[in-house]
This record gives sequence, structure tokens and C-alpha cells, in this order.
Amino acid sequence: MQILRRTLALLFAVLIGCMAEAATPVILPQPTLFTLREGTFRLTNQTQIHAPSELRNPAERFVEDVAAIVTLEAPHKASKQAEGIRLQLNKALPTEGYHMQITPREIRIEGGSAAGVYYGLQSLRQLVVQYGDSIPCCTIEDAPNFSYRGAHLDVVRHFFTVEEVKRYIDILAAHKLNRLHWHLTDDQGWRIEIKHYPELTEQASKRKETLIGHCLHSTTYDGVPYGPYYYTQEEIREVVVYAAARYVKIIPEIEMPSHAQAALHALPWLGCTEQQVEVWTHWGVSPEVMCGGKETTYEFLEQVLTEVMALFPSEYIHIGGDECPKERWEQCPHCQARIRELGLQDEGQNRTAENQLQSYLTARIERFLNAHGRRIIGWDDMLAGGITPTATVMSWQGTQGGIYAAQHGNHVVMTPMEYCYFDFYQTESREGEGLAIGGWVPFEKVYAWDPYAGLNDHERDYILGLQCNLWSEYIPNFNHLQRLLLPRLAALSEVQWATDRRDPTTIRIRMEQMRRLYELCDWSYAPYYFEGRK
Ligand code: TNX
Repeated sequence: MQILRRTLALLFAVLIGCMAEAATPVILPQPTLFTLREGTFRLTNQTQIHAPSELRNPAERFVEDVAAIVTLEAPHKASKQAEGIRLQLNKALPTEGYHMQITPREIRIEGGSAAGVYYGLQSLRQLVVQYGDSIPCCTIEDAPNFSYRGAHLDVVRHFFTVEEVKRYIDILAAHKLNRLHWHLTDDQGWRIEIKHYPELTEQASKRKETLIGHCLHSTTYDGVPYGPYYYTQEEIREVVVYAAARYVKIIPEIEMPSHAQAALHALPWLGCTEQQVEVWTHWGVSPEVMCGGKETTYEFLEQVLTEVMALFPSEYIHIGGDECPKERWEQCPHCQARIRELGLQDEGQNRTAENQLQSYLTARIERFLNAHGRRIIGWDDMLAGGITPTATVMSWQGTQGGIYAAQHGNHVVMTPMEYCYFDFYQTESREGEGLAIGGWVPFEKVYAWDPYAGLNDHERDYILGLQCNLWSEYIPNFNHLQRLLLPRLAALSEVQWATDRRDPTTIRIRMEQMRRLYELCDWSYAPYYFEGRK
């Protein structure tokens, strides 16, 4: 029965693929307006790209992106000659929006910015994948719904090389995402070079061994040292530049005061007890957190963030703040002295004095970063001790934290577990998936998500955007990572870009085209959606 079902699903997929070939051109995420016209534009290796100097970058990226299908010359300066592909800025368009007009003589793309032109070229790339060298004439108008379209990557639990991170960025950009949230520090490792504290990468970028199996059931370790793995500052700069050329901004995350056991291993004075702890070999929530009382913790954080700001031009810096057990703080004379000095009192429920001390730490770091022209983002856990004035809240424990933040006039990035945790299983049977943390987030669920549920019109204005998270406890290599990302990222990208104009009637056909793109680029993807398995 199982085999029959799968064979039928496969046949269906092939059939739809063939139909798509002859049928209307398809683009994912769904554009605002698409009008098919008579005729075709012939793309050959003689086709010239005309671009003013400020659009040279998107033009060069396009030449690379279609290289597997057609060899195009490097872009020419803008000229009056109308043949070929012509790129222009049009400030009347939305910043990331574009208009594309394809006639038999020319393909004209106007963008609100270089990013808008780049997204127009991503759509054109999809048409090239679908039709090869004869592109059907059409007009497209398009612009994104959300300005923040993110994906997160945990490089701590398992490390991914500079080349792999670049491939990850390629995949995001092809889906018109514009933010990479780079999770660089945690209990199991410290992965960013900080010149002022060389101990961090010397000692905290490796762990003795790694857990085998699931953290809830296993106490068996593999006995294999992991690391040293980290990025030098030079490598970080290289990745930032690479991402910027694809209109992806990188938001670095430095976890504080929790998920910091690796840092405590290298610098024991960061903890309350100052006793050395190991770089964690288990997954989960560790009680070993930075001391919130001692002034040295704040000096450390400011020093680290000063170097982080010099590396990352991003306005937003992610300061973590999730899952911070307070058992050390409750016993710590420094934390308790600070609580008394600040006059913090237990206000019942979540508003313990210790949770308020965490809010004090967040607010201090917020002021420090604000003074340097930056803004903070943190996980919704940081709401427990009270919300700080300018923080953007990343809502992962459902959307309640995000809704609460919006009601207080704070900005929000929605990334609720039940739709956005791509480390969760993709099928109900879990057959063939390998080990994952748990949960169930099939493609269809991501695609049907209403990110505005529970928000009124006023609160909606505070939602900057949406993000998927890839926590890498159970992601041992880049191939596996891609299979968790694809094809679910395609579903998310349509929710991010085309929230209110999603087109479920054509999603299967469009996904067949995306699959061709994945194969052409040699990106691995999970087969379940294409096999009809949820
Ligand atoms: C919770 S989501 C965490 C991470 C884990 C993840 C696993 C969040 C802010 N914290 O430390 O890796 O669950 O899904």
C-alpha cells in the first residue's frame, strides 16, 4: 500500500512537472501581478546586459546564477541600445520591489533599489530554469510583504564552514530572503574570534566529545573530540561581504547571560561560582550562566560587542537571552547584592527578582548598543522580567510573546516553533528522516501558517517579519542541513514575501520548478513533499 501510494505520488509529480512545462510561467514566491504576453525573448550567449554602475553587482550575480544554463557576457554600461537585458533604478517603486517587462527585443527590469533589481533577476532566473533560452513575454510587478525575511543558523552545536555558510546564503537569496541570523555562541562552543579574549577560541571552540542520540533519553557520548572550530575575524568579514552582495544582512547572535557555558569554561570568572566547567557535551538547558551581579560580566560583554559591531554593519545585534535558569543567581552573593542595590523585589509569577535582574542586564546592554547606533533583538524569554524600551522581540514560544511586545510598541520577528522550527520532523511517520529534536513541521503546515493570527491592525504594524530557525544539535553535516531547509524554506518564503497572495492552487506546479532549480544548483532537499508524504 505504502509503495503504491508513493509510486502514484511520484507519477502525479512527474505529470504536473510536464504540464508546467507547457503551461503558464511560474514564480515562487508568488509575484503581485503577472501578465503573460505574445512571443518569446531569445536568450543567447550574445545577449548583452546593460546596467548602470550601481547595478553592476546584481547583473554580475545574475551571470553567475544562470551560468549552468547559459553563458552570458559580463554586464555592459547602460546604453540607449534597446536589445538585451536592461537594468534600471526606479525610485518610485518600493525599495525591494521591481517591475519586469519581457518583450521579444528586451527584458527590462526596474527596481526600487539594487536589491529590487536583484529580486527581479531572481524571478528571471526561475523563468530561465523553466524555459531555457526562450523566455515567454510577460509583465511582472512585485514587492515583498515583510521587510524582515530571515533564516537562522546554529553553527555551535555543529559547525559549518565558510563555504557552507556561503551556500546557505545562496539558498536564502534564491528565495528572496534578506536576513541571516548567525548563532555564534552557546554552551557547546564559542565560534567567533575575539581579539581581546583569545582564550575563547583557544579553549572554548572545542569540546571533549558529543552526545549520541537524543538528549532526553541518552547519556552516551561518542568519545571523539569536536573542534577546534571557529571563524577568524577575517573569515567573518568575508562572509559579511559575500552576504551583502546577495542583499542578505547578517545579524550576529552573542548569547547572554545564558547558553554561555563554553565561555565560562574559557573564562571561569564570568560565572557566579568561578569554578571551571567543561564545554558542554550534552544538549538542552544548562544551569551554568554568566553572573549578573559582577561588574566584570558587563565589561566582558561590552568588549565582545565592541568587536562584534566592528565586524557586522547590521543595525540589529542579537543578544540571546533565552532559557536562563536562575539557580546560580539565587545562591550568588554578587547577584543578590546587585538585586538589593537595584531594589528589585519578587513581584510574583514570572517577575522574580532574578528575572528582573536579567532585564536589568538586557537594558544595560541595550543602552550600550543604542549609544553605538545599534538596536537589540532577543528571544521572547527576556520578557519575563519586564520588557525593555527598544528591544525587538523574537517570538519562538508561540506568538504570545510577540503579541505582548507589539502591544507594548516593541518590534517583533515571529518565529514560533510549531511553524518555523526546521529542526523539527517533516513527516508524521518520521521514516527515513534520521534523528531530529521532535515536533512535526511538514511543508504544508508552514505554507498554511497565518502569521497575523491573534493580532489587531495596529499590532500588525509592529511585525517586522518572519524567520525559520535551524538549531543544529541533530544536524551533523551540511547535506542534512539542506534537507531540513529545503523545500520548507520555499513554503516560508511565500509566507514572508507574498503573505496575502499565496497561491495554493499552483504551489505544487511551482514547487516542481523549484525542485529543478535545487537540482541545477546541486542543493540537497527532502523528498517528502514531492512524494506526497506529510
Ligand atoms: C530551544 S529556541 C533553544 C535552543 C535549542 C532549540 C532546539 C531557543 C531560543 N532556544 O537552544 O537549540 O530549542 O529546538
